[in-house]
Amino acid sequence: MKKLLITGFDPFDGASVNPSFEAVRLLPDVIGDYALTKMEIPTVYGKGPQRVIDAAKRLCPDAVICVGQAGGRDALTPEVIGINLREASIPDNEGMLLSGETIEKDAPAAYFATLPVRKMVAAIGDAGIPAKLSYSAGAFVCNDTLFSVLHHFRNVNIPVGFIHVPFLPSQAGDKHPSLPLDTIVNALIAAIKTLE
Ligand code: PCA
Repeated sequence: MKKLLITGFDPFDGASVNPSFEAVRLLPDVIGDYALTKMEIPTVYGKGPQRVIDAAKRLCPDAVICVGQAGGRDALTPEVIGINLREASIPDNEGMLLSGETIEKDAPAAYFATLPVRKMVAAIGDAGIPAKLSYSAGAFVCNDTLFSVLHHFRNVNIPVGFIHVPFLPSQAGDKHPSLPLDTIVNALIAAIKTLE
């Protein structure tokens, strides 16, 4: 059986819940050919990605998917690219407010995710759940994680990437789009089934 390392984040920016880990924790332990190892990681620059990399060193996974919340989005959004930049208008969970900082000095400006992102969008759509590609994971901790994990695996031939998920109805109020937790879980299952 193959191994999938899948992570979600802890709540950030004063929230009490983060749908990314709430959904990841509800995933079945086996999907298709993959046995899942699930992990909650901190919304902290550097530390979030380091937890993923440390776990990957122990587990030697065949695929890595990090999941994060993108409040305001109305669909599941597999991310196409991670950029070598830390910049956000809110602090991380250790109070770091960063602007214009490079993540890795001797690294390219960006890496493309190696997950089958287009197949994932199609599969989630086939399950009747909204999905589209995203060409920006922002420059906060989700992008930090995507970029750093892609950098770590730059010479390793396994699928690695990131999926952003919308708010839950309880977070969204009337102002923002949202998806129920079980819908997000089913979308992630459809995405994971595209892994070969
Ligand atoms: N979303 C944030 C960080 C943690 C999360 O779930 C982001 O999009 O960067």
